[in-house]
Amino acid sequence: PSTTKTYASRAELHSNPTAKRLLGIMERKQSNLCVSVDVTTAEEVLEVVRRVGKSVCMVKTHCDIISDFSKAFVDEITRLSDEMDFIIFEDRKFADIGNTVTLQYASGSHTIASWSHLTNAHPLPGPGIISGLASVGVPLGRALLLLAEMSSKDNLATGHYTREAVRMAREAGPEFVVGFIAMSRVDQEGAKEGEDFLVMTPGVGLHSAGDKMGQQYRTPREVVYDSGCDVIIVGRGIYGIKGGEEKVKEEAERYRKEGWAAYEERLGR
Ligand code: 5FU
Repeated sequence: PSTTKTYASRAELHSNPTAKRLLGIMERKQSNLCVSVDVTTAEEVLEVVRRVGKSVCMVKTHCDIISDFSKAFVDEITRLSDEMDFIIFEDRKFADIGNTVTLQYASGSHTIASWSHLTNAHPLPGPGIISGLASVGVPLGRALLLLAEMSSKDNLATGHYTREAVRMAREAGPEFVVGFIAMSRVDQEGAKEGEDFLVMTPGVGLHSAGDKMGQQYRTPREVVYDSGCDVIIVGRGIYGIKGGEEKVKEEAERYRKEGWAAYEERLGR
């Protein structure tokens, strides 16, 4: 199973260029940390990214919350991703029919496919959502995650729905769909020889059990060691820490170390 293999060795199992690059970065930077930068101006996003960039394998955005999103912002975050060696993940959560998501991915004011290496989609509309997004993303070397589970309290992505999400990913093949947003190792049941999925997990925090709107937190060790997930996604726990710029940087390092230690423990090192 994927949980007993190193990130480096798993890079070989992927044909998708974004998945390969991500696993390479994880090994190089000893980081399975993704910081979710949910702040609302371009300059604030870039400030957080400059601060945490060295500690992360990936930066997650919500481009539709940035009030002054622009081509200049895209150019700068792209430059930082090259310089500081991280993947850009736009957490768009596409959820419409194939034709519409194709337009939403390639066009509009955000042209997500032009700059985001990785994005995600709800499996709710059925496999057409994958073929639509793939028609835009594959020629650009992009990758997709399916939301098989969510972190929020009483969400509906459970049981049969989760299993169908995994089945849909297997049917689509590894060219574009490289993994899941999930809280656990959802790909364990019915795993095929030679397959490898990346499981990325939000709802990670060391200081709080949740928020007032249903978010639920677990520690990096619970996520990576106990549940066997691959990437920890941390938002407010890092960018929201009080105490100024240095503190954000320190906190990112702290999560990176905890996430990496849990991964090494999982490998039995
Ligand atoms: F798919 C999901 C999910 O199930 N839970 C999430 O929290 C995505 N997220 C995102 O991760 C959410 O939209 C935020 O951007 C981020 C978590 O932020 P937090 O500040 O660490 O709670």
